[in-house]
Amino acid sequence: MRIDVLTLFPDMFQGPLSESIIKRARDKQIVDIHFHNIRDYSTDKHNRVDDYPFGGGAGMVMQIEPIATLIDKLKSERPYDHIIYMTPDGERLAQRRVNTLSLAGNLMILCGHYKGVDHRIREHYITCEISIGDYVLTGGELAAAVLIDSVVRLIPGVLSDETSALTDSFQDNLLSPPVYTRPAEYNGWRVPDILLSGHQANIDKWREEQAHERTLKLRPDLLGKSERS
Ligand code: 6GU
Repeated sequence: MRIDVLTLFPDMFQGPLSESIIKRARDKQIVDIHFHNIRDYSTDKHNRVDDYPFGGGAGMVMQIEPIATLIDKLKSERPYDHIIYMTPDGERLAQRRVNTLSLAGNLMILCGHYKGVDHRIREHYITCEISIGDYVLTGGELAAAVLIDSVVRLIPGVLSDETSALTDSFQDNLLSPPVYTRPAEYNGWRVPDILLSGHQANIDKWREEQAHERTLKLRPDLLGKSERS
């Protein structure tokens, strides 16, 4: 998979996508992530990328020219399966969308700032608008990093058997059961006996029950979703 990220702040990605599993995926070239600084495509002599909104009001709007120039250039180089705009008024990200995006060959992700981008970008280029939750961030960069992390870990070869996505919370709209490791007792706090019993069928049954109980208690909204998926 190739991912092109369009941003005013490419440095914001250096930390989160350069460690652990995502770092390994990039080193193994399972995913190729490119960052493009929108400011480099400014046509203005002062390198401006934003301007006051028509009709007045607070805040600045990201101008159409630099973004359109950059998107046109990238689209002339390869076909994109999705051109995503990160915005708090987008579709709230959930595992279903992550699963679909993980099947793509080429993704483009545009990060918004200030009051957002000129709406014509959204009308004429964007195929998918994504939010990571009902709260406001200073820009789309952290949200894009979240999206990229969630998508890349599903590409075949990224996770090992031990970290397999098949047992993830949300993969079947259920929360994961509790997990424990050695020591079996700490401070008098004991690991549930069943997990030490060696009886795999009972352990599987217990885990399934725990998953259902925890989902019912903590995220009842998830139950019943599987039939709709
Ligand atoms: Cl994608 N962008 C911004 N600025 N804030 C957000 C968001 C995105 N998702 C949740 N909050």
